[in-house]
Amino acid sequence: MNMKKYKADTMVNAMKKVRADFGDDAVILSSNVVYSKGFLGLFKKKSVEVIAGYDTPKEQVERKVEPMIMPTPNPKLDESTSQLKQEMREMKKMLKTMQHSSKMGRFPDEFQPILTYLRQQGMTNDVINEIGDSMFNYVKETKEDLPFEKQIEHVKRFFERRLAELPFGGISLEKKYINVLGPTGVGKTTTIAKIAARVLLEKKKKVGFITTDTYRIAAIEQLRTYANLLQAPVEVVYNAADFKQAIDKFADLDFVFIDTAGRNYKEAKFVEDLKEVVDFSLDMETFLVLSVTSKEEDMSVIIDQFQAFPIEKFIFTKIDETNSLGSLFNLMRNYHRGIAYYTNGQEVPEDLEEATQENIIDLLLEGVSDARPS
Ligand SMILES: Nc1nc2c(ncn2[C@@H]2O[C@H](COP(=O)(O)OP(=O)(O)O)[C@@H](O)[C@H]2O)c(=O)[nH]1
Ligand SMILES: [Mg+2]
Repeated sequence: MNMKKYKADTMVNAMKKVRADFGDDAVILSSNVVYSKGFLGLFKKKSVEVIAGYDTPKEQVERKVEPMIMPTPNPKLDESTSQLKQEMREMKKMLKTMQHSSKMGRFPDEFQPILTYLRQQGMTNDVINEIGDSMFNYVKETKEDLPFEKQIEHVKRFFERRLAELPFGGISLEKKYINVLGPTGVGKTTTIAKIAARVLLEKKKKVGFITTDTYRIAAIEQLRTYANLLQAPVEVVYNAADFKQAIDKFADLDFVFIDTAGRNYKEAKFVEDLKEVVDFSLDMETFLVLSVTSKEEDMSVIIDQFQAFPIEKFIFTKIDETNSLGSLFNLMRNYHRGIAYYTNGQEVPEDLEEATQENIIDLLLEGVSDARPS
């Protein structure tokens, strides 16, 4: 395998360089976001380092197709009907996967580049087939050509229709309390610092912070550092009484941002404990923060575990660390939730975007022009 290291300002630009050298068959062996020194850990300059490798195209194709392991027949249980039933189920599942993975082949060659791009983004087979069918029917009905540029427009319209019902956009500015939930390390603290800084700087509002993340001193210090830079007060709360006191103390603030811990979210008691401390009946908006660097299945598990809270929308972080964003679309569709913000770096307050249907669709199709057939 040939290997090469690339450095660029964004993941998309790094991927462009990789594609220019290796084409679509390159494998990303590792990717890293590198930061130069900044002021108090803020306003750092970032760049992306990618190590890419290239194998023979045949090996690549094989790697892209989901590996399917044939169940090994067990001679001891050969006659057991339950074993047979199990094998039948596995065979059925395999057949279904095989049908799905070969289905792109039923679409015309002209559609393959865009459909392959969508697959690389992590779109599900169902979505890819729907898009393929929709383009196919369009050509059949209108008898018009659908060149690559028009295919992109067609896919955009498709996403618009699918996302039409979902809410997008940041905090409403109508509710005083803004609460962020999510596992440790996804970027909750950094993200509320970004949102609070925007509200303070752009809307000239008085903001404060409450943190219930009392497990790590470093987590409290991190929030205090951001709060100090914004000259905003912070209250650390350990229980419901502390929370009530903090609320009283912040009576004259416009917005209060509540930072929570996500360390024990897998434990059954987590929901109870958090509901015990934070008064969710207040005039409050709650967001679930997810990092797009997580696997989609893992994000689904996290969402299921946070369903007990009144989640309004998702916040997706670390967009800068991945180049496949299909999971955003899949999760929005599966859980009927829109997106409030997405974040694309560690810089506070810069690396935060309020989500709109349009910019999310643009993100999903960000690298699509690289898939244009030459
Ligand atoms: N690359 C990247 N890193 C981020 C982003 N958001 C947060 N981080 C980093 O992720 C790490 C964990 O963030 P933190 O806010 O402490 O997460 P928390 O545990 O959920 O509160 C920190 O190093 C952040 O700088 C982002 O959008 N992109
Ligand atoms: Mg935190």
